Amino acid sequence: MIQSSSSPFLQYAETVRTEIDEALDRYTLYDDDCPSVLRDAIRHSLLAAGKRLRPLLVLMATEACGSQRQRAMAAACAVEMVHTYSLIHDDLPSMDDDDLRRGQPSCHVKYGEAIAILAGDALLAQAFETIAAGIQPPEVAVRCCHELSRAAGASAMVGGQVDDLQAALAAGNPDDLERIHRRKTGAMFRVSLRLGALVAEADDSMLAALDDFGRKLGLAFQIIDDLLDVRGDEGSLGKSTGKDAEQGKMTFPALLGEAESRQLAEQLIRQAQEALTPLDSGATNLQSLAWYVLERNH
Ligand code: GRG
Repeated sequence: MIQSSSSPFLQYAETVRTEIDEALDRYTLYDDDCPSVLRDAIRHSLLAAGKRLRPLLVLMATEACGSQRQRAMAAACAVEMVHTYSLIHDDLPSMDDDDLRRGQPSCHVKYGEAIAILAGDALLAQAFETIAAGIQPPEVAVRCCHELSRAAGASAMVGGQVDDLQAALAAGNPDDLERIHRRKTGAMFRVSLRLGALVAEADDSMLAALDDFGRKLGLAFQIIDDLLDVRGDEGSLGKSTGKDAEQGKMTFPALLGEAESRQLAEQLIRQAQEALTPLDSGATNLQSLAWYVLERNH
């Protein structure tokens, strides 16, 4: 049975989200050598109303492994920086060409393409600076940088994006689509959980349980994302809908139909929740977050 989220969980998630937003604000004040237009463009995209799912996963994983979430805040913010860079670049006219993001004009619409590309570049670089300077001990910081760079790189997020850009609906099948999303979306979910566990210096069994949870959650998240593009409300989502069908993209609803896609997402969330069994009651908040991913409307 799928465990649902509860209002104490939502209050807790709101508290943690506020902590994340405050830290992101502090990380992007910059000195006078940062041009003000670059600072404004970065802050426009990074501090906008994102759900902060990935940093929440980092911090909840740290707590699930018995450590204090503040120890992992730099890693949580780094993951959000990489994620926001990917959104800024994904919205560019040469990629998904989206004018709306997080309920406001996309970065290139407000600041122009050149500044948007550079804002993304700066965020990607800053993610690794943030971990290197903010995670202790240094061996754990190195491992976090290593894992995050792999998850964001050519064989994961960027590689998945390339295959997604080239994917043709007519030629595709669910295995191809899963392979794309395992890299494009899933790798960042997985690494978020892994960084949380690494900061807590968790043992291998905890790391493996969180990794398995991340794989299943990431795929379920993408299926729900595809369903929201078909049925979701632009106002709640803060981004355009109907774009996948318009662009003839290979998606789960296009390949499997909406009902089967929903069933698959539910099955994955159930399996994700089961994967947390070794963590026992320490993982209650992650269980609730999984339910939220299934039920979300934005
Ligand atoms: C451009 C290098 C590069 C990579 C892009 C992640 C990605 C790859 C593109 C994002 C575009 C997109 C709509 C992907 C599908 C799922 C996804 C990652 C949605 C956005 O994540 P949310 O819903 O966004 O967590 P918020 O704004 O809440 O953080």
